Amino acid sequence: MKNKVNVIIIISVLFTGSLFAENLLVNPSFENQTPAFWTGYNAMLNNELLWEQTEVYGGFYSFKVTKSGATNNAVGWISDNNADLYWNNAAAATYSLSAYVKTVGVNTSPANDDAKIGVIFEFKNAAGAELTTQTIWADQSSASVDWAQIQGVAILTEEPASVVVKAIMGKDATGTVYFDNIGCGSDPWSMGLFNGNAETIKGWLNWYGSGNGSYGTVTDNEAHSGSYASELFKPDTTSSTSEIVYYSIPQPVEAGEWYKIGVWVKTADVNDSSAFEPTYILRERLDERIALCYFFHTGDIATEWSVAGGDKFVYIDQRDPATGWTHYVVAEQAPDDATGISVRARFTSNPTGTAWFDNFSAMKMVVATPTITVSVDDGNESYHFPTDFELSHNYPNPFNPVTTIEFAVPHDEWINLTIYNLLGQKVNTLINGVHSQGRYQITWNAQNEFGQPVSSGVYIYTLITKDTRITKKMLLVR
Ligand SMILES: [Ca+2]
Ligand SMILES: [Ca+2]
Repeated sequence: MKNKVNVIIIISVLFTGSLFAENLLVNPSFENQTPAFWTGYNAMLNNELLWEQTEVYGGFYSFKVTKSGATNNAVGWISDNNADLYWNNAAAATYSLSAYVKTVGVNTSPANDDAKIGVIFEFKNAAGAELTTQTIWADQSSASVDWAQIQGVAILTEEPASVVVKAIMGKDATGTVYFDNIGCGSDPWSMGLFNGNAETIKGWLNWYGSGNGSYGTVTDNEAHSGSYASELFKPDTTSSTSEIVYYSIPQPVEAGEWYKIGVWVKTADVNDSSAFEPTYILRERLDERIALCYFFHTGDIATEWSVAGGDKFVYIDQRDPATGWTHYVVAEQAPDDATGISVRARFTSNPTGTAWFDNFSAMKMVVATPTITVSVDDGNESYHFPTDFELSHNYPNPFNPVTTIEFAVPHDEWINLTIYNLLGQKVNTLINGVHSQGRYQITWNAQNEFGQPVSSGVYIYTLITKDTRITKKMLLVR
């Protein structure tokens, strides 16, 4: 049992309510192919609005709007309110407004605003009253204009409570337009526009230094489930030391509860070493390694970005340059001040090659059986889940009258642990139910299922699952 080193934690995790615990993460398998922080604005037809991958100013995606004729309303994309989102705290200041726009076959010489294409920046106060609205218009002097930046300024004398951006075609505008790198930032900095570059998928954020061709994005090149996965890539050079991080938006957790965090990872052509084994939860930043990383957040997870306890890394298997889809799962107790959790696919500074991350999970673990205790025997708050069913020898043995049995469950499954006498008669059933992946400890007090003491002798105990049966003996000496 290779992983049973100094981090044996004996826990009970029975699901209550439903058979499977709820995954807290939004879009954990990247199959919802809509952009983060933006939604459709008055889109009437399927082909009016697309999250585009073929025409981009930068990165892999842009916001596309296409119309063959007049519509009832302006059509386009609208941002979430960015004023206080996460680390933003929009101040009274002068804001630089900008966007890159490319047009293909649009109407020219618009007679009025309804025939125009542009980006509208709306600033409102807490009462919903307009502070200022500024629009930057696309160049419609020709039907088709290649990528060009349009710019404007908004002067705020009052702190805005709402900053919303619309990238639209007026109701009478026609043709196709692409928007990318939409920006709205103040000097000094107090806010930025989330996903103005269209690069992140619903539920996620990303960051990468693209200088040497590195990237983190979502592709359909590989997937553990569905068609899409988060793909992180860095060329085979360490000349750039920038990180690649694809990270989830935080979701609420309950302080003091245990959470199970997991992801499936596949690698190709990555830097490898026989020393690069998969790890437990580490706080050290290892610059050559690829990791599942996560944070517990504190404070208001919608309007703050406060992370408790620093980075938590679970380094993946880099003993070979390519490793097939592998599940990495760990668990940790949320700190007393925890309010949220977020997860990350992460290249630290220097790993190279490609890694795909799919099916992230963050699930609450529910302790539901009082006969099984939760304990941490060495103060270490992390451990690895088992990969096989295991049934330990009881201890002490011989015993009188209490003995302890440990067992391990590699994945969420129904299990039964029953004690028999040497005649094969059932004496007591200790466990019968669905258990989550984990290590467990249960004690037997040498009583049958009616609470009566049993006599000295040899007893058999058997762990049964759908496909497994493990049997061991123990000796009661009264
Ligand atoms: Ca997927
Ligand atoms: Ca882009």
